[in-house]
Amino acid sequence: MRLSSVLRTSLVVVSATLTVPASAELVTNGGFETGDFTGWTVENAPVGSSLVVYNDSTPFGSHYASFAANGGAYDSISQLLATSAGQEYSISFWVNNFGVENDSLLIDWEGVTVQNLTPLGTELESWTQITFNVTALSDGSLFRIRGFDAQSAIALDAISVTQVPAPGAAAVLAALPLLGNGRRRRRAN
Ligand SMILES: [Ca+2]
Repeated sequence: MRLSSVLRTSLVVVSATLTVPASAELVTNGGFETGDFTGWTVENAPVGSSLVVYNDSTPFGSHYASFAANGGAYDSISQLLATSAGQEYSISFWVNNFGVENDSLLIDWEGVTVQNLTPLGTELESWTQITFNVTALSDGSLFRIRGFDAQSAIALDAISVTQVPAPGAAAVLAALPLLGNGRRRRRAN
């Protein structure tokens, strides 16, 4: 009874503290709300390129990126992110695949394809979140998205890369035993 109450109190303290450090967004213009590819390096497919930012309402704003190259070659957008070697990062984005067949979406991290969606699973026709973690091997990581869709288009929005855990959270977790001891000692008095 007493232990559980101590535990509960500690958890409340921890959860309150964990919400404080905001996870800094490393991606510039990940929602394409500038109406263009500002912040991204664009490389067009040598044949059949079709890569645009559409001004259209999504759950995340009023613009999204559309990958629709139809020659079997990839259009690509990339950014060099301010990462630290050895740190883990969470990649998250939302995708809406219009039509299935002859489509491909690759996520490259530091020159390695870490997510290969070829073909892009099911015919989504609705916004679906894809999220996974990667580790930076260098200070500064090249984050690249490549896609084509000969049938229709792959829409992408709300692209995010954040550190895991958020800066500051590791320090809080390390201080956990101290918090617990302090609470117990006070209650004993
Ligand atoms: Ca958007």
